[in-house]
Amino acid sequence: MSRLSKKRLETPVAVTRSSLPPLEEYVDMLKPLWESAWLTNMGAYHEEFKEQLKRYMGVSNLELFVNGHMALELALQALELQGEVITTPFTFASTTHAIVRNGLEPVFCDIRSSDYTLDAGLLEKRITEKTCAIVPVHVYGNFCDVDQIGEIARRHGLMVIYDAAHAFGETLDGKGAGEFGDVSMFSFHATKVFHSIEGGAVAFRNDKLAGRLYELKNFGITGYERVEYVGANGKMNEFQAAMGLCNLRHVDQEIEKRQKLALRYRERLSGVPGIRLCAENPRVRSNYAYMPVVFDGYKKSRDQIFEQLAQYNIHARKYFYPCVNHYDCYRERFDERETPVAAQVSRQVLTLPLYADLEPDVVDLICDLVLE
Ligand code: T4K
Repeated sequence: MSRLSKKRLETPVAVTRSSLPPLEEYVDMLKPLWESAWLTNMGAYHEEFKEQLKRYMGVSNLELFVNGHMALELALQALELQGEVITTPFTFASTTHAIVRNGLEPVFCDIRSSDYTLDAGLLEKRITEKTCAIVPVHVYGNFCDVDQIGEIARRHGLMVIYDAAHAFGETLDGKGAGEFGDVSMFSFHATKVFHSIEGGAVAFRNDKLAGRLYELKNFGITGYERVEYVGANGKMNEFQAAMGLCNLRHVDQEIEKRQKLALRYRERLSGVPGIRLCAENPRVRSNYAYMPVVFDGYKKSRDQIFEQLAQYNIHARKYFYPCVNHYDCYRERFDERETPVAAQVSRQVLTLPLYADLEPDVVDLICDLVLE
């Protein structure tokens, strides 16, 4: 039971709140930028951030981007894919948009009800002679079945590009999230466990991709007087890299704080009939990115709980509702009924507030309201 009385909170509580380093730390980082006046286009902080991230993530190849979406979109372009790409509809708009904006055809595969990642058992049914790649999502930071997906991809000669937007800092059997598949994309958006205001990165296996990714994020320019590719502007600037460098110093404590709060939620909400929490994977070191709760046959519906929390000034989010294959822009092309588990979970799931500085009493209040 929360020590807070059950009345509307004065200050709104959102699903997340950006973590920030002490202001002086960031201001100190800005001084050299004023001296050099070098603000973007792969400056000193950009390079330092890249090197520190490689060490933290345990990967040997990494490229930085202005945001996670451009990272994914340009990574798909760099791989020169053509045809169909199997992916999940239970994700943020970015995953599918990146596929479609590359002229590729998304083919939706349903998800597992245990952790909402792509159901690898259904994957082969979706493979055709046009399939070139699989884009699974480590949704909420839940690891996909990387073993089975990797095995199927190898057998069919397909590329695997993980949308690891939610999985920064996570490991599976001690291996960093960036070490699986051919490519993994990470988001460093302000709403993420670790951020550089906006930002993103691509970790990749094939060394040869490095040059192409670098060129594509810089308009496809390959020399002073040469433009070989139709690239974009996907460059991370120095202010973003400086924020990333500051936040990297604190990210482990951030994750620890989140862990305590997530455990508090789990203690209160697990085992309650009609409430389903994500299955925990003992092989995974989690980053506690999100706190998704599925209301399946509970006395109150997801939407009722969403409204009830809002009355108390607590703003949970329906990540990810609707499913991508039910978006207005895709509805004519796809049928949500082809992915029934995703369709159902998206109508039942609510992501509850979770961020490092969230007060434990607010977690208790949220649980009281859900359970009353
Ligand atoms: N793949 C997946 C699976 C993703 O989830 C995402 C992004 C991507 C790819 C693409 O990565 P990026 O290109 O974004 O790097 C948010 C984020 O904008 C988005 O990054 C994220 N996924 C998605 C799940 O959530 P919104 O529209 O729900 O955010 P918004 O503005 O409503 O913010 C949510 C709450 O966060 C606010 O109520 C308060 C807090 N907040 C927000 C901002 C912007 C802060 O505390 N500080 C802030 O600066 O999309």
